[in-house]
Amino acid sequence: MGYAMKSIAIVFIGLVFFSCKSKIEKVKPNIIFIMSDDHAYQAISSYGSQLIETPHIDRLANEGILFSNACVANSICAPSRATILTGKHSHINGKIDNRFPFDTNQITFPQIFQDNGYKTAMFGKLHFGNNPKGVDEFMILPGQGSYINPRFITPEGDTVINGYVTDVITDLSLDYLKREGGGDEPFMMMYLHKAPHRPWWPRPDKFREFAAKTFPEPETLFDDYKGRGSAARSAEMNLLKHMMYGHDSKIRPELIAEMGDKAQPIVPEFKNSFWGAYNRSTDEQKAQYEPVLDSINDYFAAHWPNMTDEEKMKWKYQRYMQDYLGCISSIDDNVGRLLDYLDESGLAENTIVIYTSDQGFYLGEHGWFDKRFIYDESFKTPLLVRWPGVTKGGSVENEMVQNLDFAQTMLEMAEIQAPDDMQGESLTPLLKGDKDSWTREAVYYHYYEYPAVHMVKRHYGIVTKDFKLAHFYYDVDEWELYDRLKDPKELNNVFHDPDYQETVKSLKQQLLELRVLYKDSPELDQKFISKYESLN
Ligand code: SGN
Ligand code: CA
Repeated sequence: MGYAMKSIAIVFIGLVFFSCKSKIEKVKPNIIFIMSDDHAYQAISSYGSQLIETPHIDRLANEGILFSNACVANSICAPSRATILTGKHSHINGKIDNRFPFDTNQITFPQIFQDNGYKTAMFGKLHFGNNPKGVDEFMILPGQGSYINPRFITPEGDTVINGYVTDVITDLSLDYLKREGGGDEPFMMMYLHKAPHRPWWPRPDKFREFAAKTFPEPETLFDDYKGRGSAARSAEMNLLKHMMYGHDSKIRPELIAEMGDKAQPIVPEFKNSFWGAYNRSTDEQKAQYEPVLDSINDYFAAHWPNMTDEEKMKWKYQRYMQDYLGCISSIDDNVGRLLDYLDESGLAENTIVIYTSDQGFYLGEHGWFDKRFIYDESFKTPLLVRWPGVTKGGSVENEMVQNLDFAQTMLEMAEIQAPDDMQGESLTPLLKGDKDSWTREAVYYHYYEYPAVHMVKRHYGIVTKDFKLAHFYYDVDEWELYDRLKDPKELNNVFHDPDYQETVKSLKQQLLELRVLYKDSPELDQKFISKYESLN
């Protein structure tokens, strides 16, 4: 063979090799991890919502799988995110509450994706106080971020983007997909909504639309907490007593002043920060909100002096749902925009889409808003997964799965070895419809942030499909047991009921074993208490 022929042959072999290699890489699926902040499963129609239709999120259920028993390991924002990123419980990754800083020496799953040839990106809310590792590009909100004209932290410095936060985070994510989605390497993108976090500010058009709606009340709106322990009675998340007329229900400062003591609760920090998000609006944006704000305030001004506590509770519930669900509606529209783009671009075929929330939320059940408790509304979280060609559309799975499992699941989907010290289990057998290899019977839960906003006491517990056993500690020593099948609303603590003593004994033993398995202990509880107290 002459020199020229030899060169051609080498180039040809090289090309064949290169295209095979890129084919191998191409086979790896792209992953889009969508997470909202405080999205209750009760506000997703595929979960049977009585409150709202979410047709776009529902597509993921129809074309994938819905987990009806997905839960978190610690029902609060930053700890949930730390568990998701590290695949470890709070007491191991160290991010036990919103106050402690995240230890950036922890290995997070995006770093592992990045090390294994994936392009990685993160857009939206992280809430760590430090920047993410393992992402090629990011634009994240500082702390909780703002609904209107949000500021973003980027590797190149801060920038403000005008618009409504849910739309803006979607624009950033779509822009990334357009730039990076078509290349040879697969991508893993985290698309993280700020909504529907308190204080709830919908986009002006949704504000108008939802303020005109009336929603069905939950059966337990007027819960008196009899039959529960002292933690439920002392928590500060009751709509009547703790939801604020200004900050939450959007009553103007002048009217609050007129109400005087009757506008309780008002905490000093909120007296000066009415409608923080709204104050970021331009005059043009304000003009869109004003007519609705006027009609809310006019109605309340005319009625409040004669309203009973029961009527105030009902009014606050409606105001809450109008704003919360208005925020959800924008999330659903934007998930729709993203799914449409995946279809149009052809990316849908090889892209896994996951939808979840950092925890559940109370939508008036037990008279509450917020989260934190091991009780179902805050313990459970939505989880929908569309894995093209693998997961059968319309599947529903009721096994106990947890946010602890997400990192290992995504790594296994991408055929990347997960580190041995991650504490979850890959959900891929369930996603493939292979239930036989799934053996988990119980999950472990531990909440720490107390004393703090909403005053939910420290507790840990075990949850099986049938029962929930929790130990509240620190300033109390109380146990609660709920029969999940007979008492799904968790109204009766049967811990002291003679009929349940065998169950108590066996669950206490299983809880002890779980504490050992996950390396939690009374010594660690004490260590975190000391650390927490030293911060105050
Ligand atoms: C803020 C909220 C609380 C909420 C925490 C934690 N108040 O303090 O209601 O429980 O965040 O939420 S508000 O000023 O935003 O109205 S978390 O999702 O970040 O854990
Ligand atoms: Ca949250």
